[in-house]
Amino acid sequence: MVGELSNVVVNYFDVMGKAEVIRILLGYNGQTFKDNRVPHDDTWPAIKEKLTLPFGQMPTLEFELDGKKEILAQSRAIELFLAKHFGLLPECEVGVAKVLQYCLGIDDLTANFRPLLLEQDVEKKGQIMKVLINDHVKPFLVRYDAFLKSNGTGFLVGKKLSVADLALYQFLWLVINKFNIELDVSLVELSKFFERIGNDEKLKKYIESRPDTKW
Ligand SMILES: N[C@@H](CCC(=O)N[C@@H](CS)C(=O)NCC(=O)O)C(=O)O
Repeated sequence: MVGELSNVVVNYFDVMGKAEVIRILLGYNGQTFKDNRVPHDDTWPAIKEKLTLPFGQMPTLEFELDGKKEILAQSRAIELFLAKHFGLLPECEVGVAKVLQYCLGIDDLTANFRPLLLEQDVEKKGQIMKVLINDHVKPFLVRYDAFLKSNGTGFLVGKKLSVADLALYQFLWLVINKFNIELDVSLVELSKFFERIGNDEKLKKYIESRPDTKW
């Protein structure tokens, strides 16, 4: 760990969404932070004016590093910074690229959840869910099961935990707990991964203590 991190603030809505891996990285590493959960209602435009949002969106991470004030946007960039700071990135450059590859793969998949979240009609939601599971979630799970198998260490990259594993764990946690999608028994590596990473004491402590939100 290089530099002292202080006065950390995570700005995001009151959901897990694109901020949760950031919160996990902070919670997992025992970093105190202000979890600024902004209402997503008609007060949001006024709040948006007051916050410093380099890309006009959240999450953002405000912090001081050795006393120097910084603000970062773009969830995966924030995660990379925190992962590097807390030693949750591989040493080699190919390893770092692979970590990003797996995180961006999760983003590609989660983009497909948008129509489901926007749809209000229960029947249409059901139809969207079926397509989402068959065309997107299932192939994704098979692919990530194979990635784990081919790396052969129980982690996505190298021989130790990285932010890619935390991102995959959070994604699996969401689909299982909030979208009621079960992991098929044939997904042996993913199932073992979910069980083992979820039993990490530091992660478990954070997951058990976090606010329960709709997703
Ligand atoms: N690529 C950005 C996307 C951020 C994003 O889409 N943020 C949404 C919430 S998930 C937002 O701030 N929406 C409110 C708005 O645009 O006014 C990231 O990964 O951080």
